[in-house]
Amino acid sequence: MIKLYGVPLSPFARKAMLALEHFELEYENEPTFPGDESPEFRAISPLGKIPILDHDGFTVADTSVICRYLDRISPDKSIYPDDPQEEARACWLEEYADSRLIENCAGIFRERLLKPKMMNQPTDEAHLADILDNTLPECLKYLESVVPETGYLVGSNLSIADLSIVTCFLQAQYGEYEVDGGQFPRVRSYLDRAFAAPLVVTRMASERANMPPGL
Ligand SMILES: N[C@@H](CCC(=O)N[C@@H](CS)C(=O)NCC(=O)O)C(=O)O
Repeated sequence: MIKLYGVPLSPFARKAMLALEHFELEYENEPTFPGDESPEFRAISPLGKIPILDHDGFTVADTSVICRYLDRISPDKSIYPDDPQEEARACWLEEYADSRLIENCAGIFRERLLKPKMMNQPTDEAHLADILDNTLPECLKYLESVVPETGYLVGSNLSIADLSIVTCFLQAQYGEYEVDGGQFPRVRSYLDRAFAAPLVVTRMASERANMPPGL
């Protein structure tokens, strides 16, 4: 049995869920918030982060490791390109998404949704403006230079790059953020394609159906 510890509104949990669903692996979600202090969770999450994968009692942390593991146990629909350079590009885009892009996309989510609607905290307007005016456009400028006009991000199949990048923009979408197609036409058209894919439509429908109260 496969169990994923995490909450669907966490972008990293979403990335792992998209991978599980891509591989058509049945799993249970064990709702667990970041920083959960229970000894059971801390024993399987040394950094206290979500998500954690449990496969028949074998546990592993970190979505890059989780996705690689899932790929190894379901080799038929690999999300790692065969070509070494394509694989390196896909893994680089994963790293870029997991570090720089998510900071920005999760920042929008936190400032526009999480803080005012769930945490009873005021939005840090200066931080939000810096993301919207400076740091996110910088990311988009870079992405515009690497996103192809058609198809997937790397090679001819869905890859870890797509799961990672799409995950970030879905997080920003919750904060009512849309990439401007006039400024960043390739990224916009890529996201339109990606958001229409059944894998993503189904994941988002499930997230929206299970939104915490107040959101
Ligand atoms: N590199 C990790 C990042 C996971 C991560 O940062 N998860 C967030 C929730 S989206 C978390 O648990 N944050 C709590 C913390 O950093 O202490 C991965 O890919 O799984």
